[in-house]
Amino acid sequence: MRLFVALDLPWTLRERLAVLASAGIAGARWVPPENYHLTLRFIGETPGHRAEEIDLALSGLRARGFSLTLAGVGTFTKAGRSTALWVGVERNPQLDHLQTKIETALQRCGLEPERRRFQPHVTLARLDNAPEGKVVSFVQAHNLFRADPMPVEHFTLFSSQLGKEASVYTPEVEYELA
Ligand code: 3AM
Repeated sequence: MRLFVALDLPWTLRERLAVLASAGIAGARWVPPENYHLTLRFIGETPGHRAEEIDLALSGLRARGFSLTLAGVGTFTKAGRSTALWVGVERNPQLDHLQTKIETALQRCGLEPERRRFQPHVTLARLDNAPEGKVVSFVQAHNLFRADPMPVEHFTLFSSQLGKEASVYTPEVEYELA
């Protein structure tokens, strides 16, 4: 199983993001709204027994619910080219705290530490050679995007099946926050 831990998003919010994603950018592979999520930890290919340990570790995690606000748009770049277009998250110590707890729990299960800094985001599109001018205009046009705060009452262990068009993400377990 290919696993990751993420927050899912309420449908009202997905619908708002989908409006952003109606822009025409050549080379953009827009994420379908049912796939929008905020990744807390990518785990990757996992044998069944390890998945059980992960589930156990995540079940034992205690953290409080909170609210978060999606705001702003930005890109990830590689070698000077934009590779992904995303919506950002307003600074949120409770989200950082939850992510740290998940990271600690997973390392206790024997996973290698995640080396990359946590940059909370919701990916709207992956970009294949998209014209940079279009990408810059998109970011400028939507930089003031700000959604209503959303309640975070659980986090989710997802499995992911890579597809030709879009991946299929299945929520496997939801972990309630207090
Ligand atoms: O949350 P986003 O959409 O930015 O790109 C994958 C997706 O990110 C990322 O994990 C999220 C859920 O699939 N991902 C895929 N392979 C990865 C890897 N090898 C990865 N993240 C880190 N390492």
